[in-house]
Amino acid sequence: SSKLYLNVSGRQNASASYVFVYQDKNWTEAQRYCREHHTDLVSIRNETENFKLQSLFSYYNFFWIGLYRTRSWSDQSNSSFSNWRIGQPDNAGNSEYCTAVSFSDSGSWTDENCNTALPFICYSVVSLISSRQYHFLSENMTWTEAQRYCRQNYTDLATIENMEEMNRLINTVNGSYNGSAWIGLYDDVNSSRWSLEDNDFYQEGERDFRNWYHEPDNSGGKQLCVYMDYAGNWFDISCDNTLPFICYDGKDI
Ligand SMILES: [Ca+2]
Ligand SMILES: [Ca+2]
Repeated sequence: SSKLYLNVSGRQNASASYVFVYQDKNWTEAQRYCREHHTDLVSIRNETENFKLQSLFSYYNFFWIGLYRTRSWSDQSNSSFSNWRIGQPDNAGNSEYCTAVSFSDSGSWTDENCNTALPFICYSVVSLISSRQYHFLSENMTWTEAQRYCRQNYTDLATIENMEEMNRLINTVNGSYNGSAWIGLYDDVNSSRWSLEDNDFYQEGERDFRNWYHEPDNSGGKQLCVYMDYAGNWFDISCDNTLPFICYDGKDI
């Protein structure tokens, strides 16, 4: 079996991928396959999604999508968008209850007999936030030592992207520790950046969040590392201080 994965921009906190499956299956088998291996048969809910699919898969002709009985979507999508070919749906022979798309014909839709064997498109949705884990380490280390420890045992020192994650992080720390901990932010006042640089971990704007408290001031030119206090406020201090720290684990993504 061969598959083609293509990433598309997803909803906030989620990433969706379309998966074109080059195996001829009837509609019900295709649905079962998508639900087993991905999320579901693909839905096309608006002009934008139709255009996106067309630009990704325009070189394939004729495949199943998740629409059946002309108005119900396999994944329960609530959409009235349609792109029927002229004269379709016609339920020819009273036996056409499933929908195929032909991108060689302007992406237009036709109703077909569900027992016809065709390739198909699934989609996968992965929630990024829920699969991210923070780990609080109560050992005291310098920022650089903490970074090395996190990179060896997890993914990296913690990146914090929004208040939701911030609160989750504070809840992780509360109960086990009531003080300060290194996070992955470092460098000078105007050039602060995250230890975790891998672009795959970030969506637009996610590395820009900051929660300074009357900081940063890089006092004395020696405060290039950042810790978070028990209330979630951030401060820059010298990297040579030793503090507990928070690692980030993205392995589940
Ligand atoms: Ca038809
Ligand atoms: Ca400072």
